[in-house]
Amino acid sequence: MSAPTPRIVTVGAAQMGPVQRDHRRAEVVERLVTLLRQGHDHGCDLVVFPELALTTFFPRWFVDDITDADHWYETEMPNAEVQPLFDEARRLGVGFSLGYAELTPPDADGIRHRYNTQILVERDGRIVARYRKVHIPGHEHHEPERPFQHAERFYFEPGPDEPGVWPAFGARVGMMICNDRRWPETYRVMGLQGVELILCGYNTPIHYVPDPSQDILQGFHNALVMQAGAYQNGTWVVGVAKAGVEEGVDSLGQSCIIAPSGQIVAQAYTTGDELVMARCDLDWCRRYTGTLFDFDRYRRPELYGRISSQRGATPA
Ligand code: CDT
Repeated sequence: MSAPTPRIVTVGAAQMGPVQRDHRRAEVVERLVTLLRQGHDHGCDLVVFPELALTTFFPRWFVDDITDADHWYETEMPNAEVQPLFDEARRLGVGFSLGYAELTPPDADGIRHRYNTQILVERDGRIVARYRKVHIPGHEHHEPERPFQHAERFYFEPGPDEPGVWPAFGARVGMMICNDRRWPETYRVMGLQGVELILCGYNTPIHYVPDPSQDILQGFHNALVMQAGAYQNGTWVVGVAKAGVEEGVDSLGQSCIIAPSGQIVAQAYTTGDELVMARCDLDWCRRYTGTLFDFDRYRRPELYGRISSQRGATPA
């Protein structure tokens, strides 16, 4: 009997260097198209771009009236400026995942929502999944004493849906965005949906204003959380940075692709536009989800009630 055909998805982590405030969407999309073409030349099925890939990381500035920031958000996707990326994806037969700021049309109550969003686009150029960041870090009010703001909680409301998993690229694909990667719950919710490949974009300033002792640990913490999440849920994880010095703020690179073993199998070595790639064998997930992390056999959900019923720590 012949061995079953391996299920391989070749994935490119398309790290971006900085996007400055005055960079136009069209210029940025050209950079994304260049990275997509590199992915195609290297046999990628899927190229993953960072969080808020189309603009500078604008939550580093505060505005009194949020509508003054509307120009940082996309009101439809695709739109005319991003369309060339969709067209090239379809032409090349290479899918992609893209993070951007989303401003929705008015809902039934007339409210427009602001989300930190990531989409998954199949090789035919169709959007097949949309995820809205759940763990929104930083602060909601102006903190003028900071060297730069991290006002994500002013600019975005938390996504209303659990981190989802979608069938795409012959795999079960999940998405998370930046700060989501630091929370084990994010991975587990996807692990419980049988995730095989998690895509994550990030913008991580090196300087952590509330506790600068963490600055030199940014790279360590980035790898720590994603390697642990991959291993403990038996899944591939692709972490992709917008890196380098953006508007004076230095941000972490070290984009990487992590196997279900927890091993980093590819990692960026610059802080600029750089594609790293890996052939992700989806059947490798079973080596972990079918053994040590056989959830059905070993988990004790009857003892984990606190995880979903309680928010803050209650000292015992
Ligand atoms: N973009 C994003 O979520 N960045 C956060 C920085 C946290 S500091 C407020 C991160 O977790 O990398």
